[in-house]
Amino acid sequence: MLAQAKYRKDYKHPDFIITDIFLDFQLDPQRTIVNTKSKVKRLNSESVTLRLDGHSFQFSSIKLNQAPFSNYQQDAEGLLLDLSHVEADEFELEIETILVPAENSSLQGLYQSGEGVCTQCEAEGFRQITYMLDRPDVLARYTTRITADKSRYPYLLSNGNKVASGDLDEGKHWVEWQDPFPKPSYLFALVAGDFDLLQDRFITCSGREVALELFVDKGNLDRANWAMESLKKSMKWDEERFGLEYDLDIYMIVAVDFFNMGAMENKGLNIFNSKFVLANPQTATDEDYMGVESVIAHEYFHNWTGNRITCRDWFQLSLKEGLTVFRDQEFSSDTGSRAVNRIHNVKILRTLQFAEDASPMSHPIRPEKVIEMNNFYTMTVYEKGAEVIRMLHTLLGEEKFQAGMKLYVAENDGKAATCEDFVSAMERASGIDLTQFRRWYSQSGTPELTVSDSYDERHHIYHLHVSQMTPPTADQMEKVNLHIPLKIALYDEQGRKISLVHDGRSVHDVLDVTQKSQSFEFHNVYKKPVPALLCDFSAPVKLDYEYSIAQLVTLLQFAENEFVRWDAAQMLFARELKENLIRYQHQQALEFSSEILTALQQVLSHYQHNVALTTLILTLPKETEFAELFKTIDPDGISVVRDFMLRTIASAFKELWLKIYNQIELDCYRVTQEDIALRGLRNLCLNYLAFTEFGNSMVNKHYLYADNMTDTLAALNAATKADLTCAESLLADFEQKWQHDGLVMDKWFALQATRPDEQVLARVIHLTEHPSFNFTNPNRIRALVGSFINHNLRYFHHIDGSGYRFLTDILIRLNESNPQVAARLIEPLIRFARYDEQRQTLMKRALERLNEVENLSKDLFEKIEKALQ
Ligand code: B3K
Ligand code: ZN
Repeated sequence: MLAQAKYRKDYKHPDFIITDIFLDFQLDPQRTIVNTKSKVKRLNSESVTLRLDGHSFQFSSIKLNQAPFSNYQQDAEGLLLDLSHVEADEFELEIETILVPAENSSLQGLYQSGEGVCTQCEAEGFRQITYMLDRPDVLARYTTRITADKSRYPYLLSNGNKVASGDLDEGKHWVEWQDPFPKPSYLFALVAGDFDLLQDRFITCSGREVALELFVDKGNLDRANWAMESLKKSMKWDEERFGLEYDLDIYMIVAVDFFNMGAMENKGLNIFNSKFVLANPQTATDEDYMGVESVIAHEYFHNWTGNRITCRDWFQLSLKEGLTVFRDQEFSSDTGSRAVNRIHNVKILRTLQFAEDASPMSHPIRPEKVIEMNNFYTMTVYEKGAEVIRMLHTLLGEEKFQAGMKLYVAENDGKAATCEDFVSAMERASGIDLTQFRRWYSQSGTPELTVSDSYDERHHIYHLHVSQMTPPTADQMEKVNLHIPLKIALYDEQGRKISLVHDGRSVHDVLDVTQKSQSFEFHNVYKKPVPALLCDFSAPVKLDYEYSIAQLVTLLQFAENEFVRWDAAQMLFARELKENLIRYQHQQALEFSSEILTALQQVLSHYQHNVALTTLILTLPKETEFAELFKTIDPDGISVVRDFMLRTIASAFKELWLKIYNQIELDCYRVTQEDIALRGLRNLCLNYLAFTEFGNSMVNKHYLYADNMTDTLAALNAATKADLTCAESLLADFEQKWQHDGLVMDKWFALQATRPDEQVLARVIHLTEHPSFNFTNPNRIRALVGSFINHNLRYFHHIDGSGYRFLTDILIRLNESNPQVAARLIEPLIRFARYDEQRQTLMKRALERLNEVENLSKDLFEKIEKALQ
């Protein structure tokens, strides 16, 4: 197998570039002919060989300046042209390739999705269409002509503006598109199909009119409005907050059912997983609505941070992804609740990204070594990458940050840039030294901050002693000190904020932690304070401070900052879980601290002060969130203890749950912050009540009266998690109603896969034969298989190894058909080091079995190799 690693340090400027490219597609799912004419320019006059990337198609011919050319070598990865006899530094290459989109199950390059045909070229999919300098620092102007059967493919789309079209014999037609903005090949897109079209328009801040077109499968028009509204909202927000205006006359979004990830920001023609476009009250939950809005925003924001300014090489991926995630998070926070969004993102980071950093796949946000680029669209590059941008924002403040953005855009527009270009612009625009801060780009792992304090009662001085340490990671043994912004607040026992003062001068609430250990001194502190540390999660680190229960309760009840209150609850839950896990492991009776219960009850009874926050505080962390508290994970213990905590909270506040459930009334379904919060709390009540004697009748009724998917799903979730007698009939009813709709059925598959009972794996295996299930659709696989392996901690990690064997069988099956999806699914298996010896042995055995598979994909190979190293 060819599994050559690439290193960041080996970057070289291209010897040749392609400035203009004319693509002609004779489209047919069984046989598509692609004729490509490229204007090639030699930049390095010494260079006499040109290597083009390309594979997975039939190569039909190559011409140089219109004459047949045979001076090349072909291998599995591309073509090496010998140009020693070519004098000119500019010439035309004409290449013809033949593709079979209908048989392309990898969902990269050109492939068939349902009845249509579409592309996915990031990161290296364009090379599955034709031979190309398939690297992001080669920017070309694209003209694309598509010819296809008119009745089957009435819409033929590509990037840029439609410049010509016409009809042909035999029921065919053609359309030609021109994209005026030079772009790398990964942003190329083509779509052909028959769709329903939702049209709208947007007037930009400078008064230009942009046509907005949203293409969905026939019959889905009633699910397209929310996405369109989200698009307009995003366009407006980007003008207002970042001063960035859209540049083409048309913006198109196409929803497809077969897609490996969420969506793709192709210039002027975004292609989306239908999961992130389609939404109406009957089919989508509140969470789905928010997901659609933020992915639409994310892809739109890429037009500047990603497309106008792209990446020089793939090691710089976080340049566009971290920044664009930061931008979409800010969009959601500005247009919705900042605290709710922050909590949501921090949960993701602490669970998924921290776990990745502790895994064999650990890498800095700017990786140093890559075998398969698709393996690096990770939590680290995206989410930690966004945290790094957020820290910059915290250190610089909005004004200087925006000045930095302006400079970055001015200097790099139309170019392929690096992370260093970005940091350097921020540094120069702000005048703030970012030398040490830059280490966040090259150091992997989760830093740990240990904080202790001391109080000098006589002099009214309070000290915080902070030390930092980043444990070694799989990819990097030696670690250095980072520049960590530590946001704090001090509270008195009544929950009043104490101003931060040093030598009579007020001190900023963000402390600059830069050394191995440091102390910070605060004056005029008249009573020993309760410190709130790492407010708003000001840095992606783990915090260790020995809070007492009383201190946490103070923060939970009084802190002004909503994030601090939520975080205090998290710490209280973590403490309960840990203590009970020890009891469980020593076969002692479990108990729940009455002090904590009382504090939680206080919060719940005052829910009207802040409905959304109350819901978040009272939501018990998931098993997988709890798992991250431990170096070695005990799946059974965590599951049993969490279940105990759930039931305790359910019965302890039973009357209150019931009262609130009945108090909250929502007359009709609206997607507003207020209503989402109220529905969320009411459904949380139901979730707890499901574990009481009212469970069966209430859940049944809730399901029956639900007029929207959020409530329907809440009932199903409550029924299955509490294993109520109504569970089977409700699931059957839902299945009967929605079996024609894969997207909706995904919710049902996920519920089935996360049921907490011994039969769950047998059921999951059985469901792979379900008529709504389809092994070639990544959404279905993620819903059924992904939910089981990632969200059913106890049964995936069953000590008999059945979960691991099941996953291995699936991976063997997906290795050749869709290696990208396979490589995502293998993650829980490569993290064996986090489990006991018996499980480790079983997991390693599974990996070894995979390792023997013939034609192991680069995607899986890279991860297995790292794991077994
Ligand atoms: N840039 C794409 C992700 C491409 C993933 C390739 N395996 C979507 C996004 O981040 O917006
Ligand atoms: Zn992105």
